[in-house]
Amino acid sequence: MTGPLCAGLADLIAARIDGAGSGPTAHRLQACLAALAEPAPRLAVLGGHSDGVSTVVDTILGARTAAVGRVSTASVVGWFCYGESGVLRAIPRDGDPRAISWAAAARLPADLTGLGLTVREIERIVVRAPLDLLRDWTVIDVPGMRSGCRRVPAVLAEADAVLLVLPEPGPDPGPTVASVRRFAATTGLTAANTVGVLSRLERLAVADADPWPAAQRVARTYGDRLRGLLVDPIPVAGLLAAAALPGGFDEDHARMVRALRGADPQRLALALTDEWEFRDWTDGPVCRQDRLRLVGMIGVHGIRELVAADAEDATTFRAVLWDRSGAAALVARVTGPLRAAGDRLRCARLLAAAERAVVRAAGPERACELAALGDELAAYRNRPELAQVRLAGALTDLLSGRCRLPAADADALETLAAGVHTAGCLGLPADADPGLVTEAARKAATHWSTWESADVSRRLRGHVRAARELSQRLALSAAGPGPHREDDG
Ligand SMILES: Nc1nc2c(ncn2[C@@H]2O[C@H](COP(=O)(O)OP(=O)(O)O)[C@@H](O)[C@H]2O)c(=O)[nH]1
Ligand SMILES: [Mg+2]
Repeated sequence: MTGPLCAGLADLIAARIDGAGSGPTAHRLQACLAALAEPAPRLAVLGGHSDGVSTVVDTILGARTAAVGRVSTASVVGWFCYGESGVLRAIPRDGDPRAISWAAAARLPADLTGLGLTVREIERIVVRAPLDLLRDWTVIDVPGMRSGCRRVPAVLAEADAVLLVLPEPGPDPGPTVASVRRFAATTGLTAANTVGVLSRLERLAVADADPWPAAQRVARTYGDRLRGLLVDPIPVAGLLAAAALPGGFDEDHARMVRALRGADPQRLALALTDEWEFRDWTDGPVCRQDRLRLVGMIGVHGIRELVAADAEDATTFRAVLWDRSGAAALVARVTGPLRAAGDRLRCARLLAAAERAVVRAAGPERACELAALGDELAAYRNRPELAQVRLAGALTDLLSGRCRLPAADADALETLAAGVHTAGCLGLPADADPGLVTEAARKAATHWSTWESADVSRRLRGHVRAARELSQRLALSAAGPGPHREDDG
């Protein structure tokens, strides 16, 4: 559903669009209106090639539907939208869209020969499915970026929020952190619109140890070193999460796990030290073909978990897999705080797009109607309820070093920009005493107004002004009857 901030922006543009005539400016503004009217904001999922991006897409959709693994469809951008239609549409780079029938929520076809197009000719595929998450988000599965490739996927400019699947760091996380930072600086990703995901977490474990402590440690390292860019990255065992979904782990797999339990415990432990040992376990209780199927579905880490679990049939095994995958935390973030920010994030992106369209208008197109729209858009951006949106620009400037603040102030500004409820914006727990929250917000407002009157660049003054306005707004909402909601218009 379009939220109040997007609805207000759409009204503003619609009232002036006739003044844009019928040229490129009018087209750009029409595109803004179309995106503002879409049923849901857009969430792009991206990361490195084979880092498990499409598996994370499946995890949040709750359906094994994205193009996973080495299939040619995996190199095309996939858009998943809410709807009943069992049609897969391909939008070619040139020419008219083509469509083939597709069973809603089934796995995408491995190749697109049915469409008479090669993957190189296709700009995107669009599918509709009646999946609950798609009521909240249109999900974009962005093909993995090859390491060393510096080209930013163009589709990122069309996304309102991003799940960034983080690469596995080496023993020294420095170079990986630096590359993620560079990527964020080029693309304008900040903690305001980006959630980090650490998938394939069993790779982080030493030998057959429990990967979770290592995953939590790596997530903390990323969180600390990528301040401003990500807040508390979420670890997920993507393979286990996807196996827990319908069409994944089934009764046949359950039978194999039960058979493994009958093996000599020491021999079983040895066979489960790594994938190759398991594949080569010729005298085990499960035939080679079944071993390959089982390890392909849940990996040796998943097999270890299930052999030791208190479960017997496919349903209870799937519940164990979902539980151990950590996916619930990811889904909760996407459907909770990130969704609450959806209206604000979409409004921010399309406000910027509309402003660019007006600035680029030239000659006779630059009628007074458009100049008035430019002024109205600037005023809209300055509304106090969009102060948090303006702070995303502050994060970008701090990340790139264009603006500098003492570390404590930079931290406070990031917390303000990325917070999802009144207390959280001030670094306090959600259930903090309202009196305490009001006092913290007032103090913050006074602090930022001191910065505002200091001798700082115009750019930084704009940022601290947004911080002051947001703090004042938080003080009002903490003192008032209802909780602050980011999308409360
Ligand atoms: N072991 C393991 N394999 C995974 C995990 N997530 C995905 N994979 C596998 O890695 C391969 C690439 O996954 P995919 O999601 O297509 O990655 P993408 O290229 O980043 O979209 C596939 O064979 C997946 O089954 C995971 O958490 N653990
Ligand atoms: Mg993929």
